[in-house]
Amino acid sequence: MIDLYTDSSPNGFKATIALEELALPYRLHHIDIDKGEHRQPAFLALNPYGRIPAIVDHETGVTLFESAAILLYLAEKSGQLLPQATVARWEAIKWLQFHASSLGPLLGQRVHFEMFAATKIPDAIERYRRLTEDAFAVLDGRLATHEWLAGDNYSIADIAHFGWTHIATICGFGFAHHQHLARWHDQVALRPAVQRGISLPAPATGP
Ligand SMILES: N[C@@H](CCC(=O)N[C@@H](CS)C(=O)NCC(=O)O)C(=O)O
Repeated sequence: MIDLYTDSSPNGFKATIALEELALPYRLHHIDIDKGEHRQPAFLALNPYGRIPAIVDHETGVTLFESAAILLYLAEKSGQLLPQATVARWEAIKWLQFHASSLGPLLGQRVHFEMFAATKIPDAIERYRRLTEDAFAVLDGRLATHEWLAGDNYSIADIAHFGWTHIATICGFGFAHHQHLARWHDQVALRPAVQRGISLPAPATGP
């Protein structure tokens, strides 16, 4: 049995979507960020950095934080959502890493500076808008010639990106100039497991 500690957020949705896709048995623990539960000692024992999601797999004794590591772990445990063939497998890992080190953090900054920052800083707003639009263009190029990020098969690379593109659409960023990214986003959104995943522990609300 896996314990998942999470909240309704882009990084949290990656874990709930993957667990729903894989139909692995898990217990959901809502860590309410608004109430500061991610800063309490019980959660800091799982992730000293105080960020959701985190998992504990009692079957293997593995405790993990960082959503990309969790996705890789679940894919390896189940033998699904990560292609076996060498080229496709490394495509999936490459795009997963692109998400973890580029699109995810950049969208996090864009959401902050555009939607939440108490002081509006035009330079920061412009910088993160440009950097995320550049990343959208890269994804659009990939998806112009491939159905999924890893190639022919839906994988953890798609789940990772969708966690954040879902929030981007809620924030009104949209993909009007990126038709292939928009096609992919709609296709992922139609998956029943994705619909369940983005409603756990509750659907995200706009800023
Ligand atoms: N790189 C981490 C980022 C995790 C993260 O920033 N989670 C956010 C929610 S999406 C969080 O816990 N925020 C609480 C805070 O910043 O205090 C991952 O991919 O898991």
